[in-house]
Amino acid sequence: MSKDRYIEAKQRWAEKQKARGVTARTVASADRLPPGQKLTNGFPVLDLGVQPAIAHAEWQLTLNGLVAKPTTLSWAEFNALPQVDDVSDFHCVTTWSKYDCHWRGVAFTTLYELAQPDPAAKYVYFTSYDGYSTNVPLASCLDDDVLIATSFAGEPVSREHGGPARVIIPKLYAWKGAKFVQGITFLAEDKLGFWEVRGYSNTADPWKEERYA
Ligand SMILES: Nc1nc2c(c(=O)[nH]1)N[C@H]1C(S)=C(S)[C@@H](COP(=O)(O)O)O[C@H]1N2
Ligand SMILES: [Mo]
Repeated sequence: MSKDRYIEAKQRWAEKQKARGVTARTVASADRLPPGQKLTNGFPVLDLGVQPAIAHAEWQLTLNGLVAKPTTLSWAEFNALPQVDDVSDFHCVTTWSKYDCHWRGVAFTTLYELAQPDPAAKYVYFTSYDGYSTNVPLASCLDDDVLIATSFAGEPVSREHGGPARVIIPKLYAWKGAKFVQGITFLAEDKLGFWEVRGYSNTADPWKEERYA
């Protein structure tokens, strides 16, 4: 499928999801709901129209780029790393937010310590099994609420929500969190990801409504 078709498919999908499951309840709590967002109790699915099926036996996570220790983790190796729980709110740029998402997985900082990035590494580029990519400044990834989640609400992250493992970066719009994550590359220079090259904001702060560049 061409890139344009991917985008069209994703946009149609988003419209369909919005029409179906999103309760458009605007909440007074300006403290919690970022500007322009509506609370949903459902959990819409947004993707490129592809939900790759990755068997645990085939799953790998690669850490590379400007690192002292390039590392490829198997599913067993990944799950043997220390596990953390985090409850956070989820803000999608298509204006829905979901509160109290309970994620469990490996903290980004654990992977950072494993791979030992060079001090020159300032950016992170995430790649996924569906061809998706996204980029985030390294500093934003080192917050303790950033994780590579394998569990949601006590269950394995479902395929539609990006399993086996997906990235969660609560302080940024959700497109900065790669579902079906496959690779984490540490870079000296920023490199725009899938939506970032298509006009989405590079900084993606929901509190500043940084939706489109
Ligand atoms: N690999 C991959 N990751 C992705 C996406 C995608 O299409 N592919 N979509 C992003 C977008 S735009 C959002 S809002 C969230 C949606 O996550 P959800 O489908 O679990 O709600 O995943 C993000 N991560
Ligand atoms: Mo999104």
